[in-house]
Amino acid sequence: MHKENNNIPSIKSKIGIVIPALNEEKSIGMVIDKLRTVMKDYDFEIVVVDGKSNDHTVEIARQHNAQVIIQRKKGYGNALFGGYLYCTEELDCNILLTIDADNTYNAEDCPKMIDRILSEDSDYVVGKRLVTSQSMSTSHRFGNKAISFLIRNILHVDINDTQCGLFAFRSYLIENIDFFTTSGWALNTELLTRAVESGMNISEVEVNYNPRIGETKVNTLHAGAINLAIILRMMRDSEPLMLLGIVGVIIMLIGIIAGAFVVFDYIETGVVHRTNLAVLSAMLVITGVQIFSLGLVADMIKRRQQKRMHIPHNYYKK
Ligand SMILES: Nc1nc2c(ncn2[C@@H]2O[C@H](COP(=O)(O)OP(=O)(O)O)[C@@H](O)[C@H]2O)c(=O)[nH]1
Ligand SMILES: [Mg+2]
Repeated sequence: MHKENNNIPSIKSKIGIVIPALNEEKSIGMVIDKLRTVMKDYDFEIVVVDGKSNDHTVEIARQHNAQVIIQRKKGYGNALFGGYLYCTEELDCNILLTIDADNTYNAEDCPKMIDRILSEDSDYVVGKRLVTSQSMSTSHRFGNKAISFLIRNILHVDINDTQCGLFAFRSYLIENIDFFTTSGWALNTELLTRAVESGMNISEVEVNYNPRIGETKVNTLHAGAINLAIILRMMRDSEPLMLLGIVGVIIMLIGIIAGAFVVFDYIETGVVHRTNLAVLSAMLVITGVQIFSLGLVADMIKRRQQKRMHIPHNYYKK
């Protein structure tokens, strides 16, 4: 049961709404205005992070009274991180919400995400997009599902749509992070990973997803490849025994099968005919055992780190 819109504690909560925008002049004004209307009962700042647009995105955002910062480097992830730093360091925000500038998300869905955090139900809230065939292509939908499936199972987190661009979290998550390893599309994945690692309560709320206004900036294949690389790294970091264990056992089995030929031959004839195969078999078994052992050690290190990472950040003044 999630509490919504009640039990809001008196703790000061200032919300930084971060909107990454790259050439979104057709929609940015509308997105800002809608947010201002639905968020009128909250203390919030709207920060548009511009990726050096060559249309009128910046002027329109300023006309609609949003704060505008220009990102130094390239990429969606870089834009978000810049926006989060600005909101926490300059504007004193302690809750951060991210939403696209292209009007795909409904501003009306934002308060229910924020209320989840204010009511102390969650520290990190991700949207679960109600997608239609008009709002997302079949290939994009399939890719999203596959990536979310992998991430859900590796992180053991009950989130169905890990790539949703509408999400909110308590800002201490990024205050403890000096840098991100991703600057592009996989930042959502990395943020979620860090949220899990730092013991945040994570939940999802259903959100609407409309066809976007203007051109998409995402290259599905590129974004998918970056996400897969991140997922492999996550497996190495969070499930080393599974990744290295499986690889080690497979190599060991191949070595044992190769060795069996040599042994049976020896039993039958009393002579080792295939010395090459015998050497190869021994090498494969040794390599397999080593990789498996590496997995065991990595698993031990991971468990020790997890114990140390219990940061006492979950405080509320009630
Ligand atoms: N500042 C900045 N914003 C970006 C960049 N790339 C994409 N965006 C914005 O990030 C949001 C998500 O991009 P979008 O093209 O809608 O991707 P999609 O929602 O996955 O189709 C939009 O508001 C874009 O304008 C970038 O490099 N810098
Ligand atoms: Mg979009």
